[in-house]
Amino acid sequence: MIKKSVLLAASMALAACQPHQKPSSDAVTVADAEQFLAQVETTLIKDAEYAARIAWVQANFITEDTVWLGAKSIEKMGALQVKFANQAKAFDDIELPADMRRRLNIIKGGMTLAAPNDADKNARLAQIMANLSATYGAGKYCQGEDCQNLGQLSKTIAESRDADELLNAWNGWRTVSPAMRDSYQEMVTLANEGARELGFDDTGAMWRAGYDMPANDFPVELDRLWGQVKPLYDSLQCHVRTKLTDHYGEAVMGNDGMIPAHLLGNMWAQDWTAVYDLVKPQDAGSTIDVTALLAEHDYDAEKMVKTAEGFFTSLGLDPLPETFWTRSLFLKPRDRDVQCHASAWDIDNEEDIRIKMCIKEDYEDFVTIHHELGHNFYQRAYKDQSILYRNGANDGFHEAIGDTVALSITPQYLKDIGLIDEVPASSNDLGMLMKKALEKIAFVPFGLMIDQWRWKVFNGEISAEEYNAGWWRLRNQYQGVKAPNERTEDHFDPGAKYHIPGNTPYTRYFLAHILQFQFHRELCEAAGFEGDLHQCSIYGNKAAGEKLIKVLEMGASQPWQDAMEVVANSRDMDATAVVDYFAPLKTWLDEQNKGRDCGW
Ligand code: X8Z
Ligand code: ZN
Repeated sequence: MIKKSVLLAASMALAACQPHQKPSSDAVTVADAEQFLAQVETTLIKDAEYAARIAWVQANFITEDTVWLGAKSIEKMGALQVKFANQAKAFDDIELPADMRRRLNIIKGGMTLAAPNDADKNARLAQIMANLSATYGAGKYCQGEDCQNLGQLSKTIAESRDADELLNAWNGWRTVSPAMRDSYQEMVTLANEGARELGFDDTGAMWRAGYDMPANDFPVELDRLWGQVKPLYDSLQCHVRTKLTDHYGEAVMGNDGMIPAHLLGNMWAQDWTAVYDLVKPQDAGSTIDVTALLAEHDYDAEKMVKTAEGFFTSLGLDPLPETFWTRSLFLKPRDRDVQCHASAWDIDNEEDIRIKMCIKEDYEDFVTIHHELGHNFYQRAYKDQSILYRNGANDGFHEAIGDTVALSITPQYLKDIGLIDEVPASSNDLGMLMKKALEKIAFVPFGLMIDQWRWKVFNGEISAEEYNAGWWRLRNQYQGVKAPNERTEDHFDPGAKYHIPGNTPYTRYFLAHILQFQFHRELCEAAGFEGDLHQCSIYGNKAAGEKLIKVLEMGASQPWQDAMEVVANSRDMDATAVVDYFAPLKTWLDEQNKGRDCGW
């Protein structure tokens, strides 16, 4: 995730602290609005850093004291933020230039969590948020004296092929989340109260309002995009289910067409790359094993980050500042609890950008490093915008940039940087496409269902009495993935996924998985590439880089449709690039699936 919206919200809150006469709505002028905005921006720039440094310390050293400090910081900002958003309402009824209106709207609606306008409730909400995130970050599964953290349990899920061992690790991580259930429920009530005070129906409605289109149109847009990808996902799910049944047998798999969630190589069944060997095309030849290449060439965490930086600079971006290298966290410390979920930080909204990651020396984390650096390069590129615009064109853009770059980690690129000597013949590409589909296509319905659940939780369609049942209904429906054993309302499986206790909206990742292919296609075209999309790398290409940089520098200053126009000559998000990219795999999958009873 990126540590921007929280900080922005936080510092906006601090800005409200400054003496500012709330103009009465009938007397306000454009000049008042101008003055208000200027004051907000000045204060933001000044105060954001304090909150960011507290959040950084809390996430890097999870202790009783840092959680306490973190809660205080969230509390203070929350209270002020609400006042601040309310002040902005005073300008609702006057005519303003579009740019000023846009900045005021960001002040009123650009947050993910709105505290109620009540000191006690705000303090309680802040405490809950700090605790939830610490519970996740410090979470461990203990069998007697033997305790395992998420990294260790995830390794078992990725590597073991023993159904019982997999189930133990899967259940083990889910012992961490039941403790979150009551406070999560309380959080929902408090956050909704805050959102309603700001004029939104509930917190989900506030989230949906941030996409430069009528909030009610946004879910329709998501359905449209999902409809473009679903046939490919269905083909992949059917093939993977069949192959896993060959390996694990019907006793483990059942025969309802769904895949038990512990068998897909990832703790949340959101990325299936780790089961490649079980589902790969027999005639695919060998695929490039980047993890092995990294080891062979003595890549450590720092060299992986340096290499990723090298991709961005090859496009024309400036190298990362010296402080990035001295202040980032690359390795999991042995002696303390750290929030290991990868994140990118913009501490001072200028040059102090960092990542925090517990890097494993493998392909998965090599890609994630590109993902995180995408955030950092975006943050630095828009640093000359108004502080209110130092953000992605929409949150999907922010999540898509690094992934777009990572789509260019092709065999040709690996040769360019000296990891392989020869590019394998393209007749081997089927395996490569399968691996990529297990990573990217498997994710798409997962990326969608998380907020389908949360939106229903926030609007009351899923009550606290059926948090877990509602979660699994959606996982069944969208992914064709099922719980491996009985789940009850004593469990709280949503809490075992970082972004639920962290309250990070998740639709951004669904969008990013569409956008990155669309961006990839457009940048490859700018680079003059002709050929199959999966073979295109924009490494070193300044024409592609120029387009990308233009979008990054815009930040959130224009509606995302304008940014889309810069990169794609179109104002729409579109998944046809996904379909094009995987076309040869889709043909192959449909051939394999002939005669199989697909669907669930
Ligand atoms: O949370 C992340 C990034 C940080 S913004 C590592 N991602 C989602 C996840 O891990 O669930 C990237 C892909 C989806
Ligand atoms: Zn991210």
